[in-house]
Amino acid sequence: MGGWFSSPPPPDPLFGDPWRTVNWGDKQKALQDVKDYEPRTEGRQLRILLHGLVGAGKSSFINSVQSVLQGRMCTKALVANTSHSSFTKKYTTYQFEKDGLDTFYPFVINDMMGMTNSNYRNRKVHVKDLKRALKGHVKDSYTFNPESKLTKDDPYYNNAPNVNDKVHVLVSVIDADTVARMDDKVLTALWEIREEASDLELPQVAIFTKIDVLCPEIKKDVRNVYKSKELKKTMEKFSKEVGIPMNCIFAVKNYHEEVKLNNDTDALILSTLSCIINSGNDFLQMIDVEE
Ligand SMILES: Nc1nc2c(ncn2[C@@H]2O[C@H](COP(=O)(O)OP(=O)(O)OP(=O)(O)O)[C@@H](O)[C@H]2O)c(=O)[nH]1
Ligand SMILES: [Mg+2]
Repeated sequence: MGGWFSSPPPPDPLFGDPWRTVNWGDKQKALQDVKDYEPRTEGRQLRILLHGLVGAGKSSFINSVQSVLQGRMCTKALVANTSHSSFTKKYTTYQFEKDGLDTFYPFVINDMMGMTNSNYRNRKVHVKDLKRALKGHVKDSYTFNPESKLTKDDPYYNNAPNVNDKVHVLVSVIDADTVARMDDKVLTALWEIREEASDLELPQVAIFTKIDVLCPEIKKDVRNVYKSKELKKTMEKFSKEVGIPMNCIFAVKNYHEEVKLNNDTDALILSTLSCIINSGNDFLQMIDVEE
């Protein structure tokens, strides 16, 4: 029987009350907070390094950040149209222009070659290169060689990195849709990377991309992100297996096929970016005191 006497639909078991909040309505305030960010010491530049598997969405995240900050769609970092082979090969520092020409935000994001799933040797080389990058030894435009690590006599090896050359926050970019079937070997490599960064006392954050692929409700409306039990379960699994605490794991939907910006997509990118900047800034202040 329909109409008056029908019972309400059963609740979606994969969907519930929000388990984390995002300030959806106030994108301008979030944008202003990023615009107002200044490192405490003059001349300092906060360096954020993205790493992760091939095709996880690292370069797309850089473009997404650029797009939100510029208020228009940008494609500064080249993005692959498939996720099969590593697309980004060079170590590249991205600066973000602020209010017109020649002024830049005091933070940069570094893009690097993605880690491959299949080859043990390549993964080892990747971890070694990453370690060198964290310490500021990799110069911009270095082309990664999956067969051998950057050596000390290479012209792209920076022998004397300064505070600005060092990485201040490490971001693991994770394709949310692949976590459920992530290879043990990859999880081990991610665990090793986390340990390396922890040895340097470096803050670490993970960002889950492609949440629209993982969860159709998020694809429908990005505001559903932190209501999705599927996403929460996926993050918890990853947190347990890689050792990154839940409160350091965030979700973003990158701009990947859109032609226009969306306020909610922007708000989620900005809230994630703010958390990354805050974590990195704590570390920057700490090493400045030690210098
Ligand atoms: N649906 C969806 N697709 C995405 C998202 N982020 C990235 N993509 C797509 O995923 C593919 C790989 O993205 P990239 O940004 O090139 O990934 P990457 O991590 O830089 O890859 P490498 O440079 O090869 O290491 C591209 O086709 C993107 O359009 C997202 O949030 N949602
Ligand atoms: Mg890339």
